[in-house]
Amino acid sequence: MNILVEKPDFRAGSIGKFLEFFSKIKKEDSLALISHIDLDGIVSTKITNEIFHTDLIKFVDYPVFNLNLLEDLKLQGVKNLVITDLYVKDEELINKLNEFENVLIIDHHQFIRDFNSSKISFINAQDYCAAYLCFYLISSIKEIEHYDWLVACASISDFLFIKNEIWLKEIFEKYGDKFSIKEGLIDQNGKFWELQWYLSLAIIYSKESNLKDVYYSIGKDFGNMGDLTKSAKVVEDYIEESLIKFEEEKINLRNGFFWEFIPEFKVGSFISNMISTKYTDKTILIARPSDKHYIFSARRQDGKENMDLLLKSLTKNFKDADGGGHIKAAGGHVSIKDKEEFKKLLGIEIDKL
Ligand SMILES: [Mn+2]
Repeated sequence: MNILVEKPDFRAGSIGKFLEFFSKIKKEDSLALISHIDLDGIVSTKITNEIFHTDLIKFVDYPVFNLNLLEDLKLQGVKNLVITDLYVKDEELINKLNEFENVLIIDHHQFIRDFNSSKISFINAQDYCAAYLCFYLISSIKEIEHYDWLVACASISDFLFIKNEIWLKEIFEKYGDKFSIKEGLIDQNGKFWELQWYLSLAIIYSKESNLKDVYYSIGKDFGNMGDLTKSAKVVEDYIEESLIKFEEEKINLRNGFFWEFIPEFKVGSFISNMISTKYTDKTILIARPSDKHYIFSARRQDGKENMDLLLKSLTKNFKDADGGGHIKAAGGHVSIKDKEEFKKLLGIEIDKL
């Protein structure tokens, strides 16, 4: 029995733009897939690669999704690019993309403008995870029903399960789970909740260079994640300890909390989801330093503060900085040398909230 994949309302591009891209791809031309380091990114890649069959896969975070990355790929002779679950932040990057022969971008973040061109097929719909958009588009070419459970997992981990609720209900039932939302959140006792939880933790456990192991460990049959559960459990314990630390170290702000911590694993944005689920009426800002950047995530579950705008405004006057995302969840970074200045500004901004 086929479960109908409802058509998303596209804000940019269309299924026609996707088919046009696909028809232009020659098998002999090198094609690279670029996606985000999270479950939505990995699932999007699994699905798109059902039709592109490439081993040239890059999982990146925003600081690495830049001109250098694209230039490196060009030097390697890559002619075609498929980018999923990443927003293109500026005109410079758009210009660089236009230097490739064919580019497909499937994304669900806010975007600066519709940059579809003769070379770029840009497809955007919002309030769905990127994996769902990929699933809808690729389904028009190939039977990929075996990955429906992974798309459901990505919808949950990205907090985007309202617009495709009817579809999700059917997928949950198909695998003997029950889809239920309480106060805007998915019931955390079911099979799907547990699956996306362990998959996300396994991604966090992996260093950037090992992400392809995670990618290849995930199988086609329901719940098949190889032996990723082992590494996921290590991170699970670590998160538990960190949440206790948050309560001890959080800095009270008028409208929420700020917390800086140097995690052993990249659990920053993951922990902010858990904390913001606990404090739904608070703006939660969690920051961590890395080699070159000061990286932060912002969450606000009740939607009374726009996280996309907040991080855009906080980062706009810094060089080598970026910020944005969704109303309820956003991320960003400034250069590590601007850390103290950013924190100062954060103090000022937060007082104003
Ligand atoms: Mn996503």
